[in-house]
Amino acid sequence: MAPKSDQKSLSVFLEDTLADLEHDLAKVYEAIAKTSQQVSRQMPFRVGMTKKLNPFGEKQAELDVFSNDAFAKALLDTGRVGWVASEELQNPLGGFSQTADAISVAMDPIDGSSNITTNNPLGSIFGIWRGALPKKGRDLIAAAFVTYGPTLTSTLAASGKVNQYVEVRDGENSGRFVLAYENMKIPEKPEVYGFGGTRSDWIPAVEEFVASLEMRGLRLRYGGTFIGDYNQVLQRGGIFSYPAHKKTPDGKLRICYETAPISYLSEIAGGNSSNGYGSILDINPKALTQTSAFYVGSSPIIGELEAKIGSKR
Ligand code: FDP
Repeated sequence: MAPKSDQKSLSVFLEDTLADLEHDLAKVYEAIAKTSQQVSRQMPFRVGMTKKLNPFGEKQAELDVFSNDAFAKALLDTGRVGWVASEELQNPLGGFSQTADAISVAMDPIDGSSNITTNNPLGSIFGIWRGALPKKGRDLIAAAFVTYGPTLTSTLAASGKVNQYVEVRDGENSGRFVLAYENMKIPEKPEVYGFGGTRSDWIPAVEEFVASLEMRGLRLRYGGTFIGDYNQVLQRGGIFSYPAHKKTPDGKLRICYETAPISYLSEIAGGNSSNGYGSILDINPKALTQTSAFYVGSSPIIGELEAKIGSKR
């Protein structure tokens, strides 16, 4: 579906649903959307690496640091955010007030950093809770993700709906988000799959499951940026995974920064998520850095995956 420039804009959506969304949540979304435009415009100028490491021991790209600082500042400047936790920060930043009902945001400001130099799609991920983190995904009050590809999109899970907006440029530096997909639902019939890591290191249940997907004619779609790959599953149906490996049963992706927000959004879109045994949303993370095996997509296929892993236990 091609978005029309006269479609309802993101700011109109936020105004219309303000009563449901609550004023402070609308401000947080607005800050994310506006900052994603700034990050997107800066991409050609921030392609190098820094000498710094993030809390996971990964070298930070200039874009990781720039986008982390830009999103953190914009979120704190709303005056509505009590904490900003980020994959790129050792400790969360403190905002205006840190009460149990203050908004807390956990973010991956640039998802897929290893794809910066190759100009593959990139993303940003945001989980929004109330109170100090870490917290269960089940406690999320909202989630959002951004894709930086041929177009800039902003996808929100709010008021029981998942809506995707695309930026329409009005001029060199200005642009606005208009509705591209309303009330998105992950198709039940699976079409695509993408599994990260190294096939020979996957646990046997995963390898067998993927072989069965191939036999059924699903098409492999894997670009190496979680959000870019996930967005294909959201639109076409299927499964994305960074699975359990024999030596790393807890996979790679981080619950608070990456998988819980996308699992929350997926469940609103009628899909499901799992660590192989149950929903990602029911994991109670002990630390912001905790990872888990991750499977997300169309509900029936996640059910089949859990049955396969359970039968191999
Ligand atoms: P990256 O390390 O480039 O930031 O979460 C991190 C992530 O990318 C995901 O976006 C991606 O799906 C995964 O890691 C890719 O990991 P592998 O290179 O191990 O497949």
